[in-house]
Amino acid sequence: MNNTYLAIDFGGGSGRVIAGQITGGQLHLDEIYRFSNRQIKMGNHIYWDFLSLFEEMKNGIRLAVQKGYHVTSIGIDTWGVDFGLLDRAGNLLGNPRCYRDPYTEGAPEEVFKTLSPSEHYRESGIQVMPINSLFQLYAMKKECPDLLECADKLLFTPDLFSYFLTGTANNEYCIASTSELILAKERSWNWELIKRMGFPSHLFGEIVMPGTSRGNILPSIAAETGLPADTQVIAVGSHDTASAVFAVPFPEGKASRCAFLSSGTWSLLGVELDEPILSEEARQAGFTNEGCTGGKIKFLQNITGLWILQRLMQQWKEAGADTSYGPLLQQASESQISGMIDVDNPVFTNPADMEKAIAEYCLSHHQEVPVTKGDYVMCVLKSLAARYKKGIEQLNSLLPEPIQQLHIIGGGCQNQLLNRLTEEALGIPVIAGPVEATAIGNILMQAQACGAIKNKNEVHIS
Ligand code: LFR
Repeated sequence: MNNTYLAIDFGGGSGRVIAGQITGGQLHLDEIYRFSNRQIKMGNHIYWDFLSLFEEMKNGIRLAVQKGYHVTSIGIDTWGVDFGLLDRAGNLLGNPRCYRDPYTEGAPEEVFKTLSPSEHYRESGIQVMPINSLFQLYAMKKECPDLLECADKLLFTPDLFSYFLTGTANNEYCIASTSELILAKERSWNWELIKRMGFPSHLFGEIVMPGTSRGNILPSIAAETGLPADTQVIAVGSHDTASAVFAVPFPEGKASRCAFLSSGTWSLLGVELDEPILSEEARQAGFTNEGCTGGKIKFLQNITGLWILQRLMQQWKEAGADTSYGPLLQQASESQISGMIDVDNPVFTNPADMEKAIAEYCLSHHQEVPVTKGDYVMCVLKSLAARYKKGIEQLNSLLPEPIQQLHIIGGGCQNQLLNRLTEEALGIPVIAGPVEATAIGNILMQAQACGAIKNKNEVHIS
């Protein structure tokens, strides 16, 4: 089975190895392996288990080889902002921290004591979130300056996996943009800010664009996995959202009038643009300008997405209730609940009891309090749809032309009730799919880089 592209997609809860092939203009996907990803709390910190993730990735690759796939290339995408540090000999310094580590609490407030938020936004175009690498590095420098002093290179999570596969250490543009340390217009490191923060400048390496080869796999990886020695690792849109947006079937020439909603734990709502929007209005409305494939910009809002529903379901499951999606959504569609919540309110970030957090919010905001499970689900879905409406209105006020249609991609687009509520709230057509947008975008970029396709639009995705 020739010309296979392997997408390795790491999410906050699981990682996957997916094989992709393009035959007769049609893309075929095969999910080879899925493994869990956990956040590990140790001492006062929360880490990713990088070593086990690396091992699981190799297990998945090995299974693909055993299944008979002849792998041409590999592309890796992950969540944003997190990174690992290498020492001068190329060894990993400690386990990479997880962005939910509380060490960045209060860091933005401290940094913005001496930095103007508006000026900073005009340069970086990134929505300030404590989880961003800028604040992680600030907190790390404060807590253990020695670590930064002895580090030679900073590699974002997909860069780090690629490094241990190839020995090439560089920083892919899309993932680097989530650091808040990139100049949005120039697509290069913000050296002035890096210096001002006191971060060693040698940590930040060459920025490579999606589609760049990171070289062949190391002989030791070929021996361990059975991969051909000339298997390349391609830098794809290595921020998962960038790969997902690459898979959106925007009608040709109309991308700026079509919004996307990458729907999963987070809801990422925005448009793909050629250049960033760095105005004060964009900053105030909470928009971020992250890097996209082709050096483009994804101008979007990070909205608390299906996280609230995922937590509710987990809680009900732990209490022994039946949490099959179908019946729950059926009950929700029959609910007449009028109560709504502000999904982005910090009370929903990580409450011990999500049901209680929703009930308390409704009570204190004079909203009808949900009673049944169906009411709770409907309350969350209606609130998400209302939040998307607000986001589209804010986009319309910043763009030259109003949004004409919304593409919902990712796992969340399977929620037909939410799609319907969103369409009703927005009053524009909603197009659902692809579900596997991230893996598809990852594979299409590899196929393009390897010269198998000229343009992603040639490929039919069923
Ligand atoms: C989605 C995502 C978002 C980012 C969040 C944390 O998986 O990549 O784009 O804001 O994870 O990094």
